[in-house]
Amino acid sequence: MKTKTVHSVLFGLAVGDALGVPVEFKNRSYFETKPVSDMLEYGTHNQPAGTWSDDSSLAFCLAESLSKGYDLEDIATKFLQWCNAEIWTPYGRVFDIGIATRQAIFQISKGTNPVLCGGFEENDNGNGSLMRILPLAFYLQRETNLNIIYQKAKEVSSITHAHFRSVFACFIYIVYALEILKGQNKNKAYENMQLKVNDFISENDFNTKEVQLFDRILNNRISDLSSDDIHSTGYVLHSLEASFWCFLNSNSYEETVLKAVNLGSDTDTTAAIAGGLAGLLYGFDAIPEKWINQLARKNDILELCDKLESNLIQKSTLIEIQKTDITEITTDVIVNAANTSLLGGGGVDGAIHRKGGKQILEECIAIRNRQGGCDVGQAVITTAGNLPSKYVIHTVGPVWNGDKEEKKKLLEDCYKNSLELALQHNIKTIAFPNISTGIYHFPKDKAAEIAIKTVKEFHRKEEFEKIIFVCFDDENYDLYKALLA
Ligand code: AR6
Repeated sequence: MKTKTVHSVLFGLAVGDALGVPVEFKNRSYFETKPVSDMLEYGTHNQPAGTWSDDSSLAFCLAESLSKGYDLEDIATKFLQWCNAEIWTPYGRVFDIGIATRQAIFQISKGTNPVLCGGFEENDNGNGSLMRILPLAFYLQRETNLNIIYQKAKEVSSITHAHFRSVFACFIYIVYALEILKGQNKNKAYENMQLKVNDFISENDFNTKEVQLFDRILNNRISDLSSDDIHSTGYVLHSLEASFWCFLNSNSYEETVLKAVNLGSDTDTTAAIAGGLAGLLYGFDAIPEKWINQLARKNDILELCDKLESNLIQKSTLIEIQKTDITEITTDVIVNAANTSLLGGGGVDGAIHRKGGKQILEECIAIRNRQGGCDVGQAVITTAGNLPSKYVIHTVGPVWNGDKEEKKKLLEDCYKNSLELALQHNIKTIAFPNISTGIYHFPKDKAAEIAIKTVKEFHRKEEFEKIIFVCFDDENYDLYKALLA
């Protein structure tokens, strides 16, 4: 991977945005006599030159959140903070916000689950999630499973835009960006994106009418159309088409973003969406320096890029929290909080055996026959039956009966031995439940500290790509969130 890729994308997006801000809403004919060729000032929103809009603000919020790992609630909270002008405004004030985004942020402020905040209706398909989704590509850069890429694009889009059309536009855009991130040229990346997305469509039961709306992108070369056939309004499909059209028909960063602005209408967003891709392809040094220097809060953006780059790209292991049912997780292995009999039980153990099916129990019985169960602090491995992961590691946590060092050491052993066993099976991604904190009554705060410390200090941690702490209840989720902040 090229260095400064995060800088290329975030600055590529923000510079495109800022070029479009002064002329937003002007129709195309305006640009025939007055084409934009440089950063302007004032105009539509009466802002100084270099002012970026909600597109960049929300993309920065997403980037900042992802720099600590993937946490939907945290992303949503950052959107709310932006709307309250607490973070990521260019000059301390929100001067532009989409209707759907405003409504969704109101839901966030009421504590609604983030994936239920965005509008689901057909007329909720403005470009408000597409314009800010690109930083997600960094989080997904090692991901090859399209189901996971789709799922993540869906979740992050749904915070403000939950209709299929918005979600699918984000998905296509991310798949394309991931191809460019791999080093493909823009045309090959486009072909690969088409193949992958069309395969994905054939494997899923999507609404055919909805999918057909993407025909010009997925089954034709959008770049072959004339500019008269390209619309550049705030409708998500138009924005996706227009930004791909500009990107594919240009040969430099500058050409891409100016083409996008001069299409008119939603100038800042078309240029932000196209500009992110152009930054990614042509690199940070290809973005004109004078434009970078004009950007509001340039140094803060640089700092954000450094943070995301060092946390997401240079570090080999991502440690993250997810608030979900561990049986839904698609890591290579999920860990089970089992008992010494290995024959199943309640809590997470019960859920895993129920959903995984009898194959897991049969393998546990075979292990029992061989070695007579599993001691506290030790771990054994089986395949995962009907679960989406490949393996299950069964470890036995200690039962809490007073503050004893021995119990803490045994809980530590559960995490260490599970990680060791995972490495013996060449496992790269692993998800842990909050072992011992249910039926075994280990105090949740103490257990969380031990879990995080043990994983962070594990001597071969870098050999994992991702380690997830799955928190089922709010108390554990809040504890982990605070400890990992
Ligand atoms: N996904 C993720 N976490 C879960 C799930 C789930 N589906 N269900 C519960 N949790 P527990 P322990 C959380 O009781 O304390 C069994 O009977 C739950 O909220 O499952 O180690 C075994 O057979 C809690 O935070 O495990 C043993 O006899 C955490 O998982 C005994 O329970 C652990 O709760 C083990 O007790």
